[in-house]
Amino acid sequence: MKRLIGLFALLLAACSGQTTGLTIEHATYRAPLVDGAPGVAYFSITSTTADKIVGIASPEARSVEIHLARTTGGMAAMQKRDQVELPAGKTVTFGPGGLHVMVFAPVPRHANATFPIQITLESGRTETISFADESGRK
Ligand SMILES: [Cu+2]
Repeated sequence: MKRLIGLFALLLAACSGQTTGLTIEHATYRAPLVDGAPGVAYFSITSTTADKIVGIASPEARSVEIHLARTTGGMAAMQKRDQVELPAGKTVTFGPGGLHVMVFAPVPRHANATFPIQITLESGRTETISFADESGRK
């Protein structure tokens, strides 16, 4: 039975030409609160196949980096991550207190404009994610 379900999933994937096997949800962007501070972006990502995020960039910022926030001995710190594993079928969440995307020197933006960030995966897939700007919403 398991084999049948697996085959069905494969057929589904093969039939829908547009699918990349990537699901991106809850993509939100928070602009810097003060000039010179970085913005931050959060999202969750699920890949149907095991993959790895190996690159991240935005045309609307000087640079973007993947960070991991950690508290060790009562001290909060952030570590830059060059790669993030995406286990098959498992959702990886970028959110407060954990993995997040730090946005350095974003270009000035209109209120409620989406913020584009492109990720590159080890498999060669790329995905441009439109982050909804949450800064204006309270
Ligand atoms: Cu950070």
